[in-house]
Amino acid sequence: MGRGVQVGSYPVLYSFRRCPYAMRARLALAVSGQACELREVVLSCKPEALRQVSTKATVPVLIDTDGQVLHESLDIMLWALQRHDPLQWLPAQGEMADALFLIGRCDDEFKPQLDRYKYPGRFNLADRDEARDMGAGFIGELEQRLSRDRCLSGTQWGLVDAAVAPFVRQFAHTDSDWFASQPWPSLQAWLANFEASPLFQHVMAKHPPWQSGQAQALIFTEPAL
Ligand SMILES: N[C@@H](CCC(=O)N[C@@H](CS)C(=O)NCC(=O)O)C(=O)O
Repeated sequence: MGRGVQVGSYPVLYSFRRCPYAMRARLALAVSGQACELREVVLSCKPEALRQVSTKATVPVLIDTDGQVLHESLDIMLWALQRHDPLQWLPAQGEMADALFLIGRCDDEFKPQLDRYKYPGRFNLADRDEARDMGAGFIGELEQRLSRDRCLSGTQWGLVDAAVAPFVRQFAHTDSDWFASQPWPSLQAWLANFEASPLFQHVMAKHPPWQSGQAQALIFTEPAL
């Protein structure tokens, strides 16, 4: 158990509704049926309790009932799905390395371009087109995969889809008209299905910011995609 980590009856999830990393964690937790105390965080005013368990204090952070602290969204997804994976989101053993490789490319290559596209001013960029076009390279690859298989995880929605979709969604919403005009029919349909799904609606429910000592919302499983 981590020093000074308070544990309760349910794992605690520090989350921020619009954060794509937190979204992917909530998707896996919800589909695994894992009840958690959800603590909605305001990033500009992080709770002291979060800083105490995590020096980097990014979201999501999960604290298990035994005091184990997970600071990375992908670790939280794997933790939840390894406990219970009713829809078989986890890749088959021989496919795990490929799945993690694509998720890694999303995080390490695509996400930096997404940030530059969304916030060119923060990066002193004269315009956002170069970042958008670099991000579009990754999206084009996803389109090719999705034109062969219904989902990034194969025939069924799974770990890779849930890990990547929140980031593709942000990219799409940065300039919806431009995105809709691109030749990505399979990816556009895949994203629309995701956004319309009961599971996505469930994990996007609004919760007021958590304050120390306050009762927390519980998140539970929802119908499948
Ligand atoms: N590698 C981390 C990244 C998490 C992350 O960067 N989250 C953002 C919000 S989307 C954050 O907490 N940023 C810290 C801050 O804004 O202070 C993960 O996968 O969980």
